[in-house]
Parts: sequence; C-alpha cells; structure tokens
Amino acid sequence: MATPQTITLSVPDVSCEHCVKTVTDTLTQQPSIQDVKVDLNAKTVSFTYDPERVNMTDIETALDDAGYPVAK
Ligand SMILES: [Cu+2]
Repeated sequence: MATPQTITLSVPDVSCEHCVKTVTDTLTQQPSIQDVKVDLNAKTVSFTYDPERVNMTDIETALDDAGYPVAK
C-alpha cells in the first residue's frame, strides 16, 4: 500500500448540510478514501486516499456526477 495522501479540493456548490452529506457519501464510496471532512464555510472538502487505488480524475468525475464539480 502506498503512503496515503491528503488533499483539499474546492467544491463551491456545497451550500447546506444536505450537500455535505452527498459529497461525503460520494467520496466514501470511492476506493481507499477516508477521513472525509467538508467545510461548509470554506466550501472545501479534504480527505486522505491511496494514490495507487484511486486517481484524482475518478474522484473529480464522481463529484461532478453527484452535482458538485471541483473548482480549479
Ligand atoms: Cu445543499
């Protein structure tokens, strides 16, 4: 297993607790993602993941499909 990486992404469409739950559930369903924390005020999400098991493109696609595109 590779060293887990921690990343913070900007998800500007997060606006309420329902969004927080949707984003958290979406990310938790991805392989190896743990410790999902959504900051509703900053509109960011941080989590740890294993880069050998999931890649950032898949993560961004999953969030996009859930209605929360990642801001670049
Ligand atoms: Cu919401």
